[in-house]
Amino acid sequence: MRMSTYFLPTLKETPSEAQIVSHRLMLRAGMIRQTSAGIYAWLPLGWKVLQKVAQIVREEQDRAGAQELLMPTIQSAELWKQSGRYDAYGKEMLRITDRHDREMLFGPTNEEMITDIVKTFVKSYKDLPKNLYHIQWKFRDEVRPRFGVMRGREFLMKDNYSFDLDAEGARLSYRRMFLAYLRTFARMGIKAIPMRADTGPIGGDLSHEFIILAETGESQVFCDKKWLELDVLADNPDANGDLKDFFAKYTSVYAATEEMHDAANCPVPAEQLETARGIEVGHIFYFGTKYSAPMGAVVTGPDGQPVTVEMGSYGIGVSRVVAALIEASHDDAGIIWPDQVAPFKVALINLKADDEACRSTCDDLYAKLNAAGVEVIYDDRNERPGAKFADMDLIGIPWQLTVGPRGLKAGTVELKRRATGEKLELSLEEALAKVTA
Ligand code: 5CA
Repeated sequence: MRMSTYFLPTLKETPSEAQIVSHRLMLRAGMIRQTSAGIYAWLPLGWKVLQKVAQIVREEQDRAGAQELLMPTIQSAELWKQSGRYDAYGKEMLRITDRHDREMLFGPTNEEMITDIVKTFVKSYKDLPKNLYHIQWKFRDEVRPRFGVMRGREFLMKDNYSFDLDAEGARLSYRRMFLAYLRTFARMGIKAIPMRADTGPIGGDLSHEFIILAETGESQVFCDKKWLELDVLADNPDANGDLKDFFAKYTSVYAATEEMHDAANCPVPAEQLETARGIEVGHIFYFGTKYSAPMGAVVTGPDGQPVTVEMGSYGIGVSRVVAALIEASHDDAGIIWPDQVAPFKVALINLKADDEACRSTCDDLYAKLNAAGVEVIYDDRNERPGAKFADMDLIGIPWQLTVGPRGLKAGTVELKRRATGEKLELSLEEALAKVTA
C-alpha cells in the first residue's frame, strides 16, 4: 500500500474526548471514526487489524471443532418471548418495529436464534454433539458507552454455542473452548487469564471470564503470580484428547474477579497475590437446559426417550480485543502491534521522495516485498522525515525499513524494530532477507 493514496487520516492532536490510551491511539492512528455515541466506522487500517484478530479467533474455533455459520443481526421478538428473556433484557435491547408492526430487535446475543435453528434440524442423539459459531455485529444499548470500541453499543463478537446429549458431554465442550480461548489470546501475543465469574443475564452454573491485565481495565482482579509464568502454547494440550488434566491445572491456579474474590478466605499468600485492573475480552458459560427446555430443543436418546439438550455459550469481544491489544502494547510514540495482528509487517520509508536513486530503490523493494507476500506500507510522500517516522511509530508497524540518500551511497538501508527501537544498518539483500524470513 502506498501512503500517497492510502486513506489513513492520522491526527497530530490528541482528541480531547478520549480518556484512555487505546481510544486516543485508535483515533490518532486513523483506525476508527465515531458515527454516533458508541458506534464506530472502522477505517481501512482499523478494519485490517480487526480482520486479523477475527481470523485468529476463527482458526482456533475451527481447530477446536466448532463450525462457522452466519446468523442475521436482526431477530424476531417471538424467539425471545419463548425463552422468557424479551422483557428481562430491558433497555439494553434495541427494539425495532417493522412496517407490518412486527416486533423485531437488533441482536445483543444469539442463544435463542441458534437454539431455534438447531432444534429444527437436530432430532436424534446421533446428530450430537454440535458446536456452531459466528462472528457478527451485536448491539447493546449501554447506559454509558465509553472508551471507544472498548465499551461500544455496536460491537463485533465471536459467539458460539455447544449442544450435547448430557452434562458430561457439555463439560467436555466447555473445556475445549476454555483451551481454545487460552490459545487464541496467546497467539495474539497477550495473556488472558480465565477467572471464575458470575453468569449474569446469560445464566448457568459454570462460567469463566478471560481477563487481560491492564491499568485502564474496568474490573478489579486478583490472581496468583504463577499466572504470569504459565505458557499455554508451550503446554500444547491436544484439543481432542482428555482435557481434564489441562483444565484442572489451569483452574487450580488462583484467579478471581472482584465479585468472586473473598480476601478473608483467599488461598494465596499476600506476597504471591497480584492485584490488578483487567479487561474482559472473553466470557464462557455452561448453562445446561436454560434455553433448550423452554424452547423445546429435544432429541431422541439412545433408549428412544426424549432428552433435552445441554448447552453452553462462549463469547469473544473481537472489536474490544483490538483496543485491549493497544492497552497492553504501546509507548509514548504510539501503538506497538504484536506481529501476529499487525496491519502491515513492514513500513518502507523513503526519506527523500524527490531523489531518483531513493525512489527507484524503494519502488524496487516495494515490488519485491509484495512479490514475497509481505504486507508493506510504503511512505512515498513528499513529507519531512520527522513526520514520516512519527506516523509509522504511531501506527505501530513492527519493522521500519528506511531508505535515504546517504545510506544508499554506502549501499545500506536502516532496519528498525518498533518494539525495541533497535536499529541495524544492513545491505538491501540482508534487510530483505530479514523481513521476509
Ligand atoms: N452470549 C454470551 C456468550 S456468546 C455473551 O453474550 N457473553 S458476554 O455478554 O459476556 O459478551 C461476550 C464478550 O463480548 C465479552 O466478554 C466482551 O469481551 C464483549 N463485549 C460485551 N459487551 C461489549 C461492549 N459493549 N462493547 C464491546 N465489547 C463487548
